[in-house]
Amino acid sequence: MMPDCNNLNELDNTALWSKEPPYVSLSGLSRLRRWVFPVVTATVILILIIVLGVSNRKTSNRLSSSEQKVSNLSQSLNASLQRAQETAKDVERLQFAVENQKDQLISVSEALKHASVVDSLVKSVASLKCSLDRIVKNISTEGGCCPVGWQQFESHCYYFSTLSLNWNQSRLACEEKQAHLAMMSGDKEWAFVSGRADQFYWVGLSDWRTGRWEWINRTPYVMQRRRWVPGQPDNWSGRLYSGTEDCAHLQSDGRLNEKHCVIKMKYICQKHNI
Ligand SMILES: [Ca+2]
Repeated sequence: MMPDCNNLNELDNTALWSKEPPYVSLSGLSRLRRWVFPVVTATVILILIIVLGVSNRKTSNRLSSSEQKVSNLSQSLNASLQRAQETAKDVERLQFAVENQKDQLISVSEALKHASVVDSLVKSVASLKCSLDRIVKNISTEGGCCPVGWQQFESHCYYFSTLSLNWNQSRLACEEKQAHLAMMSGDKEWAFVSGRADQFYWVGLSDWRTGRWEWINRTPYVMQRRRWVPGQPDNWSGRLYSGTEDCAHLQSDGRLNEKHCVIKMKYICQKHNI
């Protein structure tokens, strides 16, 4: 059934009235969209700007720190270069000084050669003097000569000290005389030395270095008990001195005894004759 005109109007009015809210709703949504999108976009952009700003600041700080480090390194490098240049200059100065000293060293070397020649001449003169003395005294010259104050036995000269020193000082005193503490071998030499030892004398025999008895030139000593005082060596440890007895001395009876090396007594030096 067809609707009448009034009804149509009513329908139209109703339709129009009823369509109005959707129109209004769509317009609000559109308006909302129109506002929300820029706001969100602006917010995002703002956040991005802030994030980028913070990031940029951090990067800037790191860059600044790196620049400072590079600057420090550069200063350090410059200082090192300066020191290297100063060192190079010092080396140049030293080279120059060495070159200057070179001639003087050559002169000293020549002088030492001359001194050696003079020393050799002194020995030759002493030998000649010894030979002349022996000729004058009608003694054979085959035995060679010993310095004044030394006593000769076969090819060796012996010095019996008047001064008392400890064993090591005695060793050094003999070395100063181009000699060494006495080392005896064979009955004749023992008899010669002990016959002139009127009291205690250090000789070149000890066991302080390795605990084994050896001569002053480190030749191992073959133990001969008959040359020692009975019961010696006993490696005795006394209360007056620290450590044990480690150095041998000759007694006036011609026998060996062991005593603490720090004790002072006379000593016998020995060397080849000239
Ligand atoms: Ca000892």
